[in-house]
Amino acid sequence: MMGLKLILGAVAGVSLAFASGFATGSANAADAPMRDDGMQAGLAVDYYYGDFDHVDKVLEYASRKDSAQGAPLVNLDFRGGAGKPVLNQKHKDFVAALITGYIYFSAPGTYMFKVRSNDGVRVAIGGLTVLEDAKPHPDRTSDPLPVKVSAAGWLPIEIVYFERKGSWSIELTWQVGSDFSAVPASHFAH
Ligand SMILES: [Ca+2]
Repeated sequence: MMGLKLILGAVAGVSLAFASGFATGSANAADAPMRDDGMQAGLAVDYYYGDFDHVDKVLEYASRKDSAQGAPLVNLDFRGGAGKPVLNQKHKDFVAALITGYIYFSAPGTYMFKVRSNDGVRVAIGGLTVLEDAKPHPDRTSDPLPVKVSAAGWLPIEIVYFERKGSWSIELTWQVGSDFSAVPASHFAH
């Protein structure tokens, strides 16, 4: 993809919350947001093929190479294990993906996310980096990541991801009640 869709800089309306006492966040999986005109379901995905060892190298590569566009991903709830094609394309190893679109927040508040990944990943919401685990690693899940949202609505989400070898995973979960569960497909658009 020569025209990168990644958004640079912060977008008003989101901040990362580092203080304790998250009183207001409440993800609600039962919400059924309406997508704005022109939005389609799922997240857009552009694939690149190579032996990447850092998310920055994926972006550098993507800035000068064409992508293979995949079908939209309904959400991010993947534990591929070993020997299985990565996401919704045919290769099992040495795959990178730029995943872009929007995520819906039904109300202002501080939302708690976790990201599980293998290998490298960077997640930005509203133009702010929420998590970076940039280099190859086994399956692991981030600490809870507070994201403070100032207004209800759709915010941009951008994920840089790569799978090098062996097993792979990528999950984006948020806290609903006391549990973390995959952000539902109804809350993504592109
Ligand atoms: Ca791997």
